[in-house]
Amino acid sequence: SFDFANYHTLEEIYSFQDLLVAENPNFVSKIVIGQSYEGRPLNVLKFSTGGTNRPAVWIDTGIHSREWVTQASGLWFAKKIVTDYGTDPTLTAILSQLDIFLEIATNPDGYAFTHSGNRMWRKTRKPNPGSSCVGVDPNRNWDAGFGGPGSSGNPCSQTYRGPRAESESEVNSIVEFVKSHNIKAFISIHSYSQLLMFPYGYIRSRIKDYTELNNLAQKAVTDLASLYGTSYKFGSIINAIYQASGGSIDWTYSQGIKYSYTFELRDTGHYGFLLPATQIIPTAQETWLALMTIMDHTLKNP
Ligand code: 0X9
Ligand code: ZN
Repeated sequence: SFDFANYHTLEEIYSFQDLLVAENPNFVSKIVIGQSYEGRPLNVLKFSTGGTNRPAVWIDTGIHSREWVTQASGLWFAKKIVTDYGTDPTLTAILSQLDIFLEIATNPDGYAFTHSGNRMWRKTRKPNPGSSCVGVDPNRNWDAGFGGPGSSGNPCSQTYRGPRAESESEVNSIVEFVKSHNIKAFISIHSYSQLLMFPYGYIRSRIKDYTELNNLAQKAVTDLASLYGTSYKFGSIINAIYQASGGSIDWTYSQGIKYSYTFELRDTGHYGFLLPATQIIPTAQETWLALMTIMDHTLKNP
């Protein structure tokens, strides 16, 4: 059976997704929301117990391809949802009202390249006209403060924003999906730094829901730490990490998705992006507790 305690290739992630759908046809489906620059499918798993266009929670992992513990955790979350539905009362209650959408390989071209070319690849793999440098930072390419501080206009930068907002298919496909669905919570998962953050990243102003999101973040990181004692900081992006313009959750928040959060998973820099595989399952387990806290709050505050 599938080995959640190791890292996997993109092909293995795609096979896992198809098997999960085949084994749970009344609960799990696969939606292809678009194609990557290199033509790979952008797959989203939908976990749903019925209804049509139900309010939903979105979770993405791997938008930065080198952040391998995030895709590995996404695989574990998918299995956890299938295993716990019908036995865990909190998850069962969540899924009685809400759908869950999970995009595990959000930047598949980048992820394939971390296996074939450069383990530290972060960006997309679209060539930049007039430059020998490849790729756009898919977390600077959203239409929220696009082009502002904390993003670069240089195609050779790791934070190159791209020629225009949503120039990347990997971003635009999510934008179109979000606009045509009823998303109540949008959670984007990165590594590393052990942070739970909410908008804004592009300006210093406090969001109008600051108190609610700050309190919920505090509860979520307390629940996360209850398992292995892993310590997370929390706050707005600009305060907790640095100014970043054109990020995903600033855009989703601007679309009225109140529960817009982004995680930076383990660790705090000792291994960084090269987190040993022995830490995948503990990382996924503790993160799941925080995700459940956010999803349960979303359920109870419609
Ligand atoms: O720089 C980033 O995109 C994120 N850090 S990472 O090391 N994973 O690259 C933090 C960005 C904060 N999130 C948003 N601006 N949405
Ligand atoms: Zn990242």
